Amino acid sequence: MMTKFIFLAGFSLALCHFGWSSELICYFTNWSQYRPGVGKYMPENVDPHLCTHLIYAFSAINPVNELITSESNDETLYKSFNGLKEKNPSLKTLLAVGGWTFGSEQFSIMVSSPANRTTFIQSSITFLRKHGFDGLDLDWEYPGSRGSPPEDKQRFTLLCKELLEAYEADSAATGRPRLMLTAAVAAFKGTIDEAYEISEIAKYLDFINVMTYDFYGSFENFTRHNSPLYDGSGYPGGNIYYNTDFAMRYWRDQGAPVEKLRMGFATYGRTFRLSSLSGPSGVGAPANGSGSAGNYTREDGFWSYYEICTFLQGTSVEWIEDQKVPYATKGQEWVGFDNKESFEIKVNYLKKEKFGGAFVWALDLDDFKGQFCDQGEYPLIGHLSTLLNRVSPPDFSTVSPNPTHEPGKTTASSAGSYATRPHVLIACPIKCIALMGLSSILAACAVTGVRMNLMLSLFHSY
Ligand SMILES: *[C@@H]1O[C@H](CO)[C@@H](O)[C@H](O)[C@H]1NC(C)=O
Ligand SMILES: *[C@@H]1O[C@H](CO)[C@@H](O)[C@H](O)[C@H]1NC(C)=O
Ligand SMILES: *[C@@H]1O[C@H](CO)[C@@H](O)[C@H](O)[C@H]1NC(C)=O
Ligand SMILES: *[C@@H]1O[C@H](CO)[C@@H](O)[C@H](O)[C@H]1NC(C)=O
Ligand SMILES: CC(=O)N[C@H]1CO[C@H](CO)[C@@H](O)[C@@H]1O
Repeated sequence: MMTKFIFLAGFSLALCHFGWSSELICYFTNWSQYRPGVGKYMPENVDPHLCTHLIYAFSAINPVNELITSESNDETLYKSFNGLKEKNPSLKTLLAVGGWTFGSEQFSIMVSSPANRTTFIQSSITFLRKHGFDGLDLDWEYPGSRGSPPEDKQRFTLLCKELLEAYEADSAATGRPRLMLTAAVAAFKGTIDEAYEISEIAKYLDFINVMTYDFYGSFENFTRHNSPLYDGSGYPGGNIYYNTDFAMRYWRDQGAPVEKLRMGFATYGRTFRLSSLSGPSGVGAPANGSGSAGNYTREDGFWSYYEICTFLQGTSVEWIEDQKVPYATKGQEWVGFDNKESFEIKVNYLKKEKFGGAFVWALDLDDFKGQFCDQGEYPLIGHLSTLLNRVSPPDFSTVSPNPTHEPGKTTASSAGSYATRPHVLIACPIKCIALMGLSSILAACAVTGVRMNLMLSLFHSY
């Protein structure tokens, strides 16, 4: 009986693990340190248990093709950023290179010859090792566009291939874990077609962050949501390709394995100015320009989630039913954003489609200190972490007969290590399995969204 029970317990946990989207990758931005007052965001503000991977944005490439810092104090920030791993040893950190502002030019020069690529690749190994990063995130926006010639599509593939080979060689030579290689990629169909040999690059990348946001912005003549889950092409100004669902399926159908795809979540909204105070105010309403700049982010057409919380005082949250995302309007200002509800629907979608995890842009745009939204610290990213089932699994070393599984609160700390130790059960002494009790297994499975009926029917067949 005991053996059968252990088998069942193991099998149940394996089932739990099957639907488990544990990875949550969070971006840190080098410019959030310059925001005024409580908007200022430093590596010290990062909760080291919130995410499985942190990515520092951005580093740059110098005129002689080497990976370099982009801010004078980056090296100091790298130190505290990578120091977060002392508080959570299973946390991984990556350095992103490029970004929208950096553009395409220096990438094009760098990939243009084998020698130039080698210079970059070798410099990246030295640089990442020196500063204690676990990998590189390629944020070229984009191969084959914004001044980059069409042949950069193939050259980007070569870059990925040669980077991986060099990282493997470095690992073999030094005995250290291989550096990770990832990329943040376009979600617009046209740009994707110009930029990537999808099934090729997918072989070389550890994971692929599909930037499923910024589909629309205040340059449009109609209000639009920047990160809708589903098509809204029926509204004025819509495009059938500009939604998360299309982009994720397109990447998958062109040959990227689902487990490598990470879906993008935004902790910000994009604003518009309605053309008239008394006219339509829903999605697709005539608009002309952006709302006022945020007091902290100070960027046109863009508000952090915490700035949106302030805006929401005195108005109500509206819902775009077919696109599954909220918006709000006050006076002539209009903002489309994400909240806990839209994150929940998006995570359910991500799990149903079996995508391997989520990433979030960006840490500093959530209400990280809990000072604006009255929802605690990191309300959106914390909720995302919980939704992704990064719920504390039973702690096998100190297991008690009545383990508590409190989803929201303690989520991150042990979940982080669980993510990198999926086979923890094997190491578990028999008596601790017994202690866990079937009820806690069922509870753990219930929150991971595993089909209970399947498990119960298995149980009955015993
Ligand atoms: C390689 O890099 C150098 C230095 O940036 C640049 O001058 C050159 O145009 C690049 N491309 C080739 C094919 O050498
Ligand atoms: C918005 O309208 C103006 C004037 O009609 C037009 O020139 C512009 O291209 C439109 N913008 C978009 C994004 O459609
Ligand atoms: C949009 O706003 C600009 C500047 O405020 C103004 O010049 C222009 O006429 C407006 N266009 C429309 C279509 O309302
Ligand atoms: C910006 O600050 C002003 C003055 O404190 C305030 O009235 C306004 O609501 C703030 N705007 C936003 C978007 O937070
Ligand atoms: C303040 C700021 O934006 N710093 C840098 C962050 O990284 C980008 C991309 O490399 C640089 O262009 C910025 O100067």
